[in-house]
Amino acid sequence: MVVPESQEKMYYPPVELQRNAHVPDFNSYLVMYKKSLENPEAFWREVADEFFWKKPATGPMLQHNFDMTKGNIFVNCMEGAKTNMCYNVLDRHVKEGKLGEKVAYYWEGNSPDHHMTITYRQLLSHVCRCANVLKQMGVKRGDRVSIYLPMIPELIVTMLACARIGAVHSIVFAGFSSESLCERIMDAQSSVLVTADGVYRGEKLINLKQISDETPWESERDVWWDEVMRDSPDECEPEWMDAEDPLFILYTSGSTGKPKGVVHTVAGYLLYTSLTFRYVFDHHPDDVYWCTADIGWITGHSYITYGPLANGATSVLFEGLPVHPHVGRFWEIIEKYKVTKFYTAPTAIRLLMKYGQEPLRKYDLSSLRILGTVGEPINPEAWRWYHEVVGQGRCPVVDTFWQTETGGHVLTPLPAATPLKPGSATFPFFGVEPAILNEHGEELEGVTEGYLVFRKPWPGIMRTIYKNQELFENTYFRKFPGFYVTGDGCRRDKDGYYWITGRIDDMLNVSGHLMSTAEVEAALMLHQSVSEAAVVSRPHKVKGECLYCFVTLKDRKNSDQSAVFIFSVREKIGPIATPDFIQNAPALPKTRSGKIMRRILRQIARNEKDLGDLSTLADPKVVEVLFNQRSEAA
Ligand code: 6R9
Repeated sequence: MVVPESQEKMYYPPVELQRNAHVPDFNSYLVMYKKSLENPEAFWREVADEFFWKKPATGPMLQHNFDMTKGNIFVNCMEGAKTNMCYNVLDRHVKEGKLGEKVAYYWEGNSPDHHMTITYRQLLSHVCRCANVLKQMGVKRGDRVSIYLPMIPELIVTMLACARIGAVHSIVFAGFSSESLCERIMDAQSSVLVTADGVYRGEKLINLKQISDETPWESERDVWWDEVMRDSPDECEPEWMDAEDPLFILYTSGSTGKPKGVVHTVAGYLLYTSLTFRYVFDHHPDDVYWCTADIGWITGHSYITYGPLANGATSVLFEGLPVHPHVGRFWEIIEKYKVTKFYTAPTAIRLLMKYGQEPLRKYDLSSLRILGTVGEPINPEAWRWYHEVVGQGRCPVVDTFWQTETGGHVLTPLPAATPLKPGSATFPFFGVEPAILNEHGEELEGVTEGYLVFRKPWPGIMRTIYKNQELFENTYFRKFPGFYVTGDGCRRDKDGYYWITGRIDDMLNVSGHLMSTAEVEAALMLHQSVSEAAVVSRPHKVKGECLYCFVTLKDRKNSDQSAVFIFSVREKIGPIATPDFIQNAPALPKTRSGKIMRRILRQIARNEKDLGDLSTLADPKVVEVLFNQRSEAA
C-alpha cells in the first residue's frame, strides 16, 4: 500500500482542546459509539430532546428495511412527531435561547469592501417576510421551489422560508448552465424560481437572470425581491410538518449522467446535521466557524445552513473565490473574523499550496483551532501542508467522508478524541456501522480492501430519489442486499482506520493487482513540481489495464519530466504501478464543486471522442486542449 505502516506518523489531539471538548478522548468516543449502536433508541431520543416538537413521536426513533428481497427499502425516523425545521434553527434560539442578538452570519462579499452582519433575530424576520411572500404567490406545503442564487444572505433566507411553510427547496448551484437548471426545475416540477439578476465571481459577471430566462423581464410573472419583501409582514406561523415530510431535494450526478434528486426529510436531517456539526467541529458558543463550500452543494446545506444554525453558531458566509482579489483572501478572512473552525476542500488546499507560505505569513491565523476537509480523498502531502502551514501544527484536521446521500458526516475523526493519520477519514460517526465487502458481497474482516457499505441507517440518510423509488433501490441497495452501498472503495488498516480509496469505478486492475487511482495520484503528488494529478485506466493487451496519468505542473514552463514521474511512482508504490502514459495537462476537467471528472479523462486516455454532455464542467474548454495534446503522450 501507499505508505508502509511503520512510516506512518500519528497526530494526537492537543491537550488544550481536550480539556473542554464534547468528546474529550478516544475512550469516550468508543463508549458513546457503542451506546449509539447498542441502543440507538436511547441515543437518538436524547439528541431529539433538545429540539422543539409540536407533537411527540409515537413510533421509534429509527425503523428501516435495507433488504430488497424483503420488501421496499425505507427509513423512518420518529413516526408521528410534528415539528418545523425553521422553528428549531431560528425561533427556538431567539425565543427560548436568548440568542436574538447573536451573529448568525458574517457575510463577506466577492469584493472585500462588501460585508454585513446578520443576527439571529434579523434572520428570523427576513425569513418570515420571505415565507409570507411565497405564500402570497400561492406556494403551499409540499410544493417545490427552485433556488438559483449565489452565496448571498437571500439564499439562506429563501431556503429557511421554504422550510417554514413546508415547501420543498431545490437549490441549483449558481454555476450551472441554463440547460442544467432547466432539467432540475422540470424534474422537481417547481412552481417558483428564486434567482438574482447577476453576481460577480472574481472579475467575471454572471447574469443569472439571463441564464434563467432568455426572454427579458416579464411583468406578468416576475417580481423584484426588494419590492415584495418590503411590503411583507414579518410574522409567519410555522407549518407543523410530519417528521418524515421532505425538507429538500438536491440533485447529484448519476453514473449515467442524468442527475438524481436526492430527498432529505425534516426530523432525521435536523438531528443528524446538528449532532455531527457539534461533535465533528467540537462546537462551542464563542466559535466563529467558516465552511467555504457553496450552498448549492450538500456541504453547504448541512454545514453552512442547517447544522450550524441548529447549534446557534456564528458562521462566515463567503461569496467570493480563494484567489480574488489576491491569493491570500482566505487567510485575510480568517484574520478579519477570527475564525476558529475552518472547513474546506482538498482541491482548494492544493490550489493554495501552489503559492507557497508567503501569502499566509501576512496574516494572523492564531484564532484557528480545528481544520476540516471534505469532497475527495486528501493526499498526505496536502494534509501535512494544511496541518503544518495553515494550522501551524496546532489544529487537528478532520477529514470528513460523506455524500449528498448520507446527509452528514459518516466516517470522520472527532478532533479531541481521534489520533489522526494523514489521508484517513478514520472511524465511523455515532450510529454509523460500516462494513467492507468483496465483489461477492462477503464481509471482509481485519486488514482489507473492498466496497464500503453501511449496515444500518442513521437519521440523516436520504429517503428516496425524487419520484423514482425504483432508481433509489437499484442504485444503492441492489448490489448487496441488506446494505447501503456508497459506491466508494475503502481500505481498513491494522489499527482499524478507514481509508477511502476513491469511487469504485476509479479502481483498476493492472496485471491482476487491484489498485486505486487515488494511491497513484498521491504518489505523483509527492513530486515537488506537481500541482495536481489524475490517473485513469486504459485497456492494455498484456496487463489488462494500465495507468494513464494526467499531471499538472506548478510551473507550466517546466520541461517534460515524464521519466522522473514514472520513476517516483515505481519507487513509492512498486513496479506494478509503473505508469504507461504521462500527459502534461495545463488543467484538469472538474465539476463545479471541484471534483475531477475521471470519466472524461478516461475517455481522453482511450481516445473516445464522443463525450456527451459537458455542461456540468466548470471549464469545458479544457477537454479540447487535452485531446489536442494527446498525441504527444499516447
Ligand atoms: C460531501 C460530498 C460524495 C463523494 C463520495 C466520495 C467523495 C467526499 C470525501 C470523499 C474521500 C473524503 N468524498 N468526502 N472521498 N475522503 N473525506 O462531497 O458529497 O458531492 O455527494 O460527493 O465524494 O467519493 O462518494 P458529494
